[in-house]
Amino acid sequence: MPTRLNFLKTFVATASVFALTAHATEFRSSDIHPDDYPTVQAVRHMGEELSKATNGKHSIKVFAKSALGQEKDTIEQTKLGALAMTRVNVAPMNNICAATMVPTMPFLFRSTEHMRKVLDGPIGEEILKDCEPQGFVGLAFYDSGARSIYTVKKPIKTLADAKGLKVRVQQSDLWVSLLEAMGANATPMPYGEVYTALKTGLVDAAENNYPSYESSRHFEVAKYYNKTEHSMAPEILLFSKKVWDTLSADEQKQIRAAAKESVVYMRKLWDERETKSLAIVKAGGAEIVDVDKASFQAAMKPVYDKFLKDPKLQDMVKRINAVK
Ligand code: GTR
Repeated sequence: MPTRLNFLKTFVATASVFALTAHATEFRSSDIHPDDYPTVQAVRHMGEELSKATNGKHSIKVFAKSALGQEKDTIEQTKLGALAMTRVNVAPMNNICAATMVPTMPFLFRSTEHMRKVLDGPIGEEILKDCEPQGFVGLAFYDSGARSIYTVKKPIKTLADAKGLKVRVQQSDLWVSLLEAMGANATPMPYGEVYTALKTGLVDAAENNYPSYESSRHFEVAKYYNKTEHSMAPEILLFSKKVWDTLSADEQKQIRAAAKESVVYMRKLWDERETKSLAIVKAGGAEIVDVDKASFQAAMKPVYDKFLKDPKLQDMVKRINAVK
């Protein structure tokens, strides 16, 4: 029999749920990668952490597979505050916040360990901070491995083989110069168009890490994966400054903490995915080609000269080189 007291209890419980959810926010975040990709999984994980830390007040809904647009579009939406978050590569941010050019630089990081150490430390924080005046709160970097050039018709073994090759690059002036310095013709285009461009011969090649080469199925059309490993440009997780400024200091702290926590989670997934993707592409007929990396590296001076004119950025490169 429902008593008056029971009724009252139920009423109070229901009311408190409403009170809790009255100002609950589900932040929308975007990614171009499919559901099972480490970046997507990492932001979902961040959402779970945030939800726990805020007793369900805040959560994150990740829209994967370019559901909300390609990276340049989602960056724009995030700036406007129409989207709370976006996970993109640093490349499409190169023209927007200059410091993101530094970790994009060719042959900068000596190893994954070196890259992680730099990005986890004060230099990483400086780069993230540089995006704030442009309307983005940089929350974290995620791994993106090393990028290499994959070709449709013939393998590349030395710099001379890259001459005249039409290569798709990300939408960044630095990336155009980087491929031009190799003697190639760079064609900037969004990620979502690359498969067709390779298939129709609009480009002869593209470049990416193993997980993207695999998940995009680019390996089906461009079967030579030439290990140039020319850049370790990381991923970056951006929060809209417009939305950020509506949150309390405590909430901002909780979001930052959840983002940092997701980096650890992501790295584990990333390491596993690199191994798995390599096995998939090999089984699918891809040929992994050893390259004379030194010939590529020697050609990169014009890129440094052109994009790192600012002494602050030059100094950052020096400090990165000094990180042991
Ligand atoms: C991937 C990266 C994406 C995007 C893509 C591309 O490795 O995760 O954010 O930058 O490459 O080449 O456009």
